[in-house]
Amino acid sequence: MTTGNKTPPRMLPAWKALENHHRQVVHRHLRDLFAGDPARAERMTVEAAGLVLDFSKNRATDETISLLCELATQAGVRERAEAMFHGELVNVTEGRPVLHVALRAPRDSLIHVGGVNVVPEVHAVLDRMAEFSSRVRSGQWTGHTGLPIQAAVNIGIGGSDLGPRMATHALRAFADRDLSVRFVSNVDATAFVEATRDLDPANTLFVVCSKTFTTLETLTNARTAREWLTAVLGEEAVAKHFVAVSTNADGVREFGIDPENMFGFWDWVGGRYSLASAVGLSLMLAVGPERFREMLDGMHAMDDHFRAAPIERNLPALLGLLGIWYGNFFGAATHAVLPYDEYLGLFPAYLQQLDMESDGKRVDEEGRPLDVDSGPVVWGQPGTDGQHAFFQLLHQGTRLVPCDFVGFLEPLHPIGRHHALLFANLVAQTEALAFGKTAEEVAAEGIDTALVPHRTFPGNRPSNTILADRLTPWTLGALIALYEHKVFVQGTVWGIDSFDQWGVELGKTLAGRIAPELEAEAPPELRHDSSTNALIRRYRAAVRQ
Ligand code: G6Q
Repeated sequence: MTTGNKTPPRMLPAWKALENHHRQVVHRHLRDLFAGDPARAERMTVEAAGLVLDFSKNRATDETISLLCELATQAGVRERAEAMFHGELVNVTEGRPVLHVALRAPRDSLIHVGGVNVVPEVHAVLDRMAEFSSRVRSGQWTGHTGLPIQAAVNIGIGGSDLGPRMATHALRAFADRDLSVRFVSNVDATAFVEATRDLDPANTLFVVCSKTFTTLETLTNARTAREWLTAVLGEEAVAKHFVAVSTNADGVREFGIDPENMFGFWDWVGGRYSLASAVGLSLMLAVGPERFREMLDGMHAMDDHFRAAPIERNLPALLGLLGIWYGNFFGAATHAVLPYDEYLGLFPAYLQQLDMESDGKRVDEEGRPLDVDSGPVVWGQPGTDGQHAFFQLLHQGTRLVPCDFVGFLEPLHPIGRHHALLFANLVAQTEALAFGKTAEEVAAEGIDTALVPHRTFPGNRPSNTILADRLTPWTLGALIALYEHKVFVQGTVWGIDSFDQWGVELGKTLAGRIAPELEAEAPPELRHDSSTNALIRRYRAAVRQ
């Protein structure tokens, strides 16, 4: 049951060639790679879908890039991408196609699943979402007492939260400020209480967003929301204050939401790949249907680029392959994503799920243990804040942390020198990481000899720079799709299923067992290990005091 690379990556000739090549180039410094090669930056810059990728500040020669591209070819990246775009069962452990690309395909595209073209269904849902959001935004859709909606609260978690939450934050400059869009995900009641503290049930709309409509956190929060609302407005108010986004019409009906007020999607949309589906409804409420479509167009432009561009000029492929170069050949365990834009504050957290849930796997598609490392720990925070916090380790720590710097040429708020200073910092960091400052340079400044080692920057620390003109719905869409396909490329080389997430199941099952033990009146018979038993007893003792 495999769609990708059947040969374990280490057995591929290109992998072996890269191991040899790594031994030859590991000590080469970016200072030397740039010296005497004035065309390096130009050669190693690619543009697509409104994004520019400068990958020249990587510890890679032209030969490295060509060996990495050869690896992608030998691993069948092209073929597997085509399989994905054609609706084949790329998600092998769940026996499903993987078609988030269909969610942003133009109206006249043909993408078949089981002989049926899914594009018309996709657009039918998008049209319903557009109609509904326009009615809410214009005040035509009113609450139970006739008041226009002023707050929309998305209740969802994981893939049903992170995408719309991140994008609503990212596109706030394009949002209707009369409508407050909020997000509740955590089962910790604090999340619900804080999100609704200043809201009036009479003008609040809940969007209950759950693919399965069985998720504990979401259903618990949705029940609390219903009680919060009906305590003031009565049961009959639910119809005008709750809509659902789900694939499970029965679950939605059972909860008490009219399936008329449900926006559907399909099992071939993975949670963390679902922003372009009805899961994006709260984003559409915030920015309106037109901006939402612009985001889909940006995603689609990147999809087209990924599918058509040669690997050596293919942005997602290059990012993915360079990640493999550091993770598998230099032993880098983490990857930092550093957006130089306040609006992209949630982008690293979004990518954490996208990347770590997709490629955080220990066996290949066939179930064989991997003998190479898979996905890295992804982390990050907007610059320039991070510079005053963890960048110390990036510059002078003992670990190699490859970084992606994401920035924009034009500001959304042109005030004074702010943007020039922001952009100067982005560029300066990539320069400092790559080239550092030698002990000789430090000594030449007359620094006390004892301090020279402390003030030396070794450099040779790799980064990609990803730029767009402005942060718009289009560029955000292109950026999201860039990372989606990057993750795909890496998963294909490692031969894993990037579209399942069995690793989240065990904890869920155990929590389902432990909750009744915490809540039981009589002391339950505990059969866990001594630590788990003691923690449960401590909780029971505290709540029963
Ligand atoms: C994402 C995962 C996971 C999922 C949540 C919410 O790819 O599958 O994060 O999105 O567990 O699931 P529901 O949408 O079914 O509530």
